[in-house]
Amino acid sequence: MADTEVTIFDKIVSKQIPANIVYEDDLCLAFKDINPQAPVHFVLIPKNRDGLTQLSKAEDRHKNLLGHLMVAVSKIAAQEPLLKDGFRIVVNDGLHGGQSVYHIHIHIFGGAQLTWPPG
Ligand code: IU
Repeated sequence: MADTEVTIFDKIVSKQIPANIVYEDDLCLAFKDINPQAPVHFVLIPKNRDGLTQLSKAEDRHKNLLGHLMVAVSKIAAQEPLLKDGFRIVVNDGLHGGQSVYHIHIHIFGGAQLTWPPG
C-alpha cells in the first residue's frame, strides 16, 4: 500500500474512531487490541509512522522513532500490573508475518504464561 494511505490506526491517533488507550506520549500511543490474543494484548503505534508501514521499510532515519517505541514498551509494562512477571512483544511484517494493518505496530502480550514457539 502507499505509505501515505490513511489506516485505521491513523484514525485512532486522530481520535476519529475510539480506542481504549492505555498509554500516550508525544510520539506514540498504545491501546487495547479489539481482538485480544492474551489476557493483556496492547497495540503500540507511532502517531506519525513516517513511511513505516511495516518494519521491513525501516531506514536509518527511523532509529529514534523505533528506539522510542521500545522505551515506551518498558513504560507500558511498568504501569500494567498484569505484566509484572513478563510479557512478549511481536511485530508482524508482511504477508508471511500475518500483518493486517500497514502502519507499523508492536503487539504487547502478557497476563499469563505464554507458550513458545508461537504459531
Ligand atoms: P497485525 O499485526 O497487523 O495483524 O495486527 C493488527 C491488530 O490490530 C490486530 O491484532 C487487530 O485485532 C487490531 N485491531 C484493533 O485493535 N482495532 C481495529 O480497529 C483493527 C485492528 I481494524
